[in-house]
Amino acid sequence: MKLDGLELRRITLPLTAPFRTSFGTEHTRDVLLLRVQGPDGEGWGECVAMAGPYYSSEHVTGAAEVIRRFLLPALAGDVDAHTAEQRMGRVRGHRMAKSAVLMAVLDAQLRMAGMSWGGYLGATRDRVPAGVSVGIMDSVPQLLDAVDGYLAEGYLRIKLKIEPGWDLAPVAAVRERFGDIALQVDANTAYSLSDARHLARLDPFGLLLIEQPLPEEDIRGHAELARRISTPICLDESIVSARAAADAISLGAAAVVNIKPGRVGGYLEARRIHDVCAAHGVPVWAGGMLETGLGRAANVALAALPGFTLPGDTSASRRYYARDITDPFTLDDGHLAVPTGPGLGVSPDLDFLEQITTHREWLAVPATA
Ligand code: NPG
Repeated sequence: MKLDGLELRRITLPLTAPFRTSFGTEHTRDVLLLRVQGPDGEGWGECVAMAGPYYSSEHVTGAAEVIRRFLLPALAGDVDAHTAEQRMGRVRGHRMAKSAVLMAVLDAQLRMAGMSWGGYLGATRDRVPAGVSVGIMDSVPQLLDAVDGYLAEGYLRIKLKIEPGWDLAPVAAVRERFGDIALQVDANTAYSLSDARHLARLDPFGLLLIEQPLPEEDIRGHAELARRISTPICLDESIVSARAAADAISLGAAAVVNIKPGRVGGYLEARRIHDVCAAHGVPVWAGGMLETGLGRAANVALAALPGFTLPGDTSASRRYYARDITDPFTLDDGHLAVPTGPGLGVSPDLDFLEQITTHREWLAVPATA
């Protein structure tokens, strides 16, 4: 396929409520969208990088700059998702930026081929069970109200964000109030190995997993922690590639893996991680990074692959946004439907996009890579 150019567009979407994690509080989502355009069609991508480098080292303004200066040449000449991925491999790191480019290229490629995202990746289901991530709150009663509301909406799994000082009490309160629901926690690297005895106090609550308790680079620490607690350890931030997943699994550091395409450089690598984990019998689930309907469509399709045996952070649009930029994803009996149309199967509402656009630029693809 031939591509003429790439449009970078920044939008700001208000969140329905502040979302607090151990790495900060988000009030709005500042999103970088990409649109590749060629003579035969277009494709959309969404960059998951946040406004600041607090979840990982990338941030949205940096990602835009990397795309502009270093990734754009990968789109020269005859290109598809695999050639773009290979050419972008020259650039070290910057996986969120690469993932956004690859998403737009793959969307264009699949729209032209009339193939759906899920069909391309190997989805085997037409709907996926939805979990919800619940941020750190000011008080336990406030948390219980929030969880109550999500369960009433039909969410099939609750994930509580935790940090030192907000862990045992919220977990105990949610277990006591709601009983045997599917419950897990996410620490976003907020602990150290010296907290092992404290984290072992979560064991009696029968959690599905504890996600990323230790720093991103600390694979050995997670393996050691796994010997000291009985709650299964799931890695998120640490899993930056299929190789990292294979290493973490063989070292005993990951009993479960959260797959976020943005974190690993795109949907092709995400599928490789799925395959590595499946080969080891390690369950995976789809993470989320407050995506708009574009990113959500791709994540929901990914979550329909056979190795995704746990509900993901694939929530309905209204969990985060009063108005999404695509037709909203809605919960039906605790599930989201996998889009079936060509490419992502959803398209942004261009009028609404104009209203929330803060910056827009057109980049012509150079003649040679
Ligand atoms: O459902 O989209 C969602 C968000 C789920 O908690 C969630 N994401 O650490 O996994 C995470 C967290 C996150 C949010 C990470 C924003 C990075 C940015």
